[in-house]
Amino acid sequence: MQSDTNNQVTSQSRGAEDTAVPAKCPFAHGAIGGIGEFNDAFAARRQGDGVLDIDDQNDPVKMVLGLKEVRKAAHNWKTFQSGAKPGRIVVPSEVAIRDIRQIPFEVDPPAHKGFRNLLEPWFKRPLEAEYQAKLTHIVTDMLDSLLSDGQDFKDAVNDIALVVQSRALTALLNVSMDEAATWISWGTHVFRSDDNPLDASKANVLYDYLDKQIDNAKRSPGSDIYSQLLAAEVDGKKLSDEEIKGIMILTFAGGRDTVINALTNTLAYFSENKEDLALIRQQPELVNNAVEELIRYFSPLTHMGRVATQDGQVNGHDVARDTRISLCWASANRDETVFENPNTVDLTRKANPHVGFGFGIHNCLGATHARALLRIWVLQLAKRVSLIEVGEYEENIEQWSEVQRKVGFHQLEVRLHAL
Ligand code: EMZ
Repeated sequence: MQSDTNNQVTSQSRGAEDTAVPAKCPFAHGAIGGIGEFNDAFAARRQGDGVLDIDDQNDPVKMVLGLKEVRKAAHNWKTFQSGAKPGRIVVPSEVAIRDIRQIPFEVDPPAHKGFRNLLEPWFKRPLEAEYQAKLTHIVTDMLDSLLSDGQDFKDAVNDIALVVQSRALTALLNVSMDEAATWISWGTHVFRSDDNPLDASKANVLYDYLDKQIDNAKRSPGSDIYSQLLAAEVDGKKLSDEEIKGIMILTFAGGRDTVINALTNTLAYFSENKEDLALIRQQPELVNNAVEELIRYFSPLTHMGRVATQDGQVNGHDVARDTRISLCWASANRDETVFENPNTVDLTRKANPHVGFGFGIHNCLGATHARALLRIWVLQLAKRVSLIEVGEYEENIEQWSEVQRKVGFHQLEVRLHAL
């Protein structure tokens, strides 16, 4: 199903051959800013009435834009539920292409807690030294190969970020690194293809793959996540195959384009701000602050929806029962009433109550993994790279009603120079 408003991707790019800038695109090249600049797309609406109404496949969404209001609505899970029809809290809605509930993010309390408690220890493994050593190996391996390639430009999205994200996922799932090759072949999104933002046939590739992995783990249990989930109980009950699939779909889908955007955008940012890369080189202890600030600035996931279980209000606006709102992390992260100079990247920023990983009981389960990977990514770039040169690129620009937001890139050619 095609939506005519939401998330329809337009692009901006440069390069002699390029004809990808749609004629109706109101931006001249560069109007959104530099390569490493990410616009505060929702500023006018946030400073206005604090919401943005958008259509999405005839199921409208009221986007909540201010940080305080976003947190308040996220906190109020009784009124603004996640456990609606599977796919409905995602914007654009995925109800047309899936009926498997993703767990735990499409489950409300009290059932939510049991799943979260089960998954929490596994998803906190990235805190362990051995896990981080794996990630460091993956990152240094990639950087070594890029730096030894000398003159070649590489696409940061498909040749670098997708590869690093997929290899890193083998650590989270505790499966062989060889599996990454299969996932890389799926491209940057499991539900979207180049010409279709909701691609059911693509989703089936993931579903079939997961059926196979679950069957394999039943036949020969190991130390992988599938075997762990097959052996586990939630509230005294074994998980069904469907539940395991729901957990795994979220693991594959939720941390995919988001992590890819974060890795790619970091390269884009440092290509224009090499003094910030030098700052991390001189003061590596800043890396945690730096990663939080980059996440705040990039906000790799624009927003996540909720469905009203009863009539309610957001920011003084009525929300009718069974209609949708969304919590716009990207806008909240630029809220000028909370962040000083919100559009400036300050890697030394201390108080940083961003919501880049969501907020409340559904905060990102994969955040520990994403943070560990990004810290290593930033540290190793600072350690090894003096300069990031950019070639041709095509920005990934989301369209939300009249608002255009740069979330990442479809393509970003880079050439890394060794220190
Ligand atoms: C869903 C979502 C989760 C959705 C935290 O985000 O990510 C999207 O990319 C997927 O399409 O199904 O997993």
